[in-house]
Amino acid sequence: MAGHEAYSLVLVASRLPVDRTENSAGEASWRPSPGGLVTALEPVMRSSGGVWIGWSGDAGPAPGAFKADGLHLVGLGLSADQIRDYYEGFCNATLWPLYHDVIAPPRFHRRWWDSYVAVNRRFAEEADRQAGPGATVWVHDYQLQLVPRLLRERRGDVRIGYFTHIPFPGYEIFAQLPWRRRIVEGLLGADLLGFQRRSDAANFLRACRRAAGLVTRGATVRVLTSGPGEGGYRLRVPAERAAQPGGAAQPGGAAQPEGARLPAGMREIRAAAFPISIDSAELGQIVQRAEVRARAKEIRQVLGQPDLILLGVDRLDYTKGILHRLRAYGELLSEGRLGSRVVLVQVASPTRERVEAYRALRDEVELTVSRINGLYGELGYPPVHYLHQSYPREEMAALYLAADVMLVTPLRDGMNLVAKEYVACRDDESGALVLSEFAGAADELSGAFLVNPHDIEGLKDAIVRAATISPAEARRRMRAMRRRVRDHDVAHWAASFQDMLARDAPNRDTQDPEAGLPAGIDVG
Ligand code: GDG
Repeated sequence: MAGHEAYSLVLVASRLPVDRTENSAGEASWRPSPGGLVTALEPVMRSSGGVWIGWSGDAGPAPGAFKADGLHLVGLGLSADQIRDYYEGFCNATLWPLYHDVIAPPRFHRRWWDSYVAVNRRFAEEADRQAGPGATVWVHDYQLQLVPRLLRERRGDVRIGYFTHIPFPGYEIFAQLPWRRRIVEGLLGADLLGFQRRSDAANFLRACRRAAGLVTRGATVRVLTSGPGEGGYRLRVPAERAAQPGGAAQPGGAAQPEGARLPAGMREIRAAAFPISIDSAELGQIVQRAEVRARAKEIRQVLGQPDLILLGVDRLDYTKGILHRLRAYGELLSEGRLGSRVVLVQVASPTRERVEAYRALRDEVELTVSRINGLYGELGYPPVHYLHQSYPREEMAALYLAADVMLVTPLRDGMNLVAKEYVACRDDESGALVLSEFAGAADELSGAFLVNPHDIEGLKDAIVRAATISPAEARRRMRAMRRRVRDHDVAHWAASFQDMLARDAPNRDTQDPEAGLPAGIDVG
């Protein structure tokens, strides 16, 4: 072990939770960066005093260890080549589209893969350096799927958890990846693998069987290790069980009843669903503030006191279904089904602007918005207010308060925190949520109007129903959703994951036959 620091909790994520900014005098400072992962994890890190390892977000030199906003941070650097090949290439143009059901065609390049391996190794080395003896290391997301194994090879003493924020695809899609087996083996260095939905965990277990020829039992999978030795644990996924193309794995000697003593040299890994959430209490406090409520009123006024305000809030990403939403809205306007005093506010935050598919999407969205405004607008009344900007949290909360109907229509989404944020803000139990069944949030938010966003007629009908709901029905639906979001907030998510990671520890003491195997978070 080459540990130089001794943190007991090490969080490893692709990005730091802060962005570097420079003022006009060229002085640098760090400010919190928006985004799903940061929103979810910042409260966890703040309360635990751990260290957060991540990339600083630009091609500059590595910032190293520093403190910002009360958080211990270690910033790693990426070279311009790594940004191109690892980040924009393998992460954003291979894995992202592949894991979101190939909505855009994934691109496979060996040079990108090599860069992915090198960057993952760099993150694993840093995690090794920061982790104290017996530390918990919590790795996040698809950019770092090899880190669990690379770290495990260095350290037998640490507990490794991995959580993926995006979907894990069905095997027929995952199988396209030329390096599918390496990814599965990379993840299996962890003790606990967390996914958003049960179906994601099931897809991963299937990939273990099909891509690596492993035997799974319930939610667990076992692998052989040779450790602990000089270089820590070394994984040995039995080569003789490697899947043949199209062939199912043969059952082998690895299977044992759950909870039984693990044979020497064997590790057990568990895959379970831990649906992520938001800090609902904090958001509840923000919307109590007089200035936020006043701003919500002002927003309605600025929009011309329409009868109906629809809202979309997304990163400008092709997974979010913005074009499907616009098409449905445009048709509803043309058919006059929403009345004449309706407005759609679409916040589309800038994201991944150097990736070609995102530039093309932006062009198409902006063309579509212009068409709708050109066709159905009047002087002083554009039916779509399109905002390609990022806003402070208070402004977002005021928008959620002002909106009568929230449109969350992704074609595929790990969870979608926006849906939960809208619910958390509606403290008078009014408002309605139109939610894609392809978002993880659909498993929990039973009071939403669930839609298949590919079905434009169905989407239109759901929007009309949500817009014309009676106050009593709105209350009934919203109350159920608010209860769920309040009781299952981000603290609950983090605690459930960390508890299971700490408790579910047959790998740490293989002599304990009583080692419990608790279930994951109850979904829905
Ligand atoms: C990934 C998964 C999963 C957006 N614009 C602004 C802003 N935001 C905030 C929202 C929300 C977050 O960003 C976006 O979260 P999502 O869940 O919608 O999506 P991803 O960024 O794709 O995140 C996703 C998530 O990870 C967590 O696991 O749910 O499925 O894809 O919190 O409010 N916040 C501010 N200004 C903006 O302009 N302040």
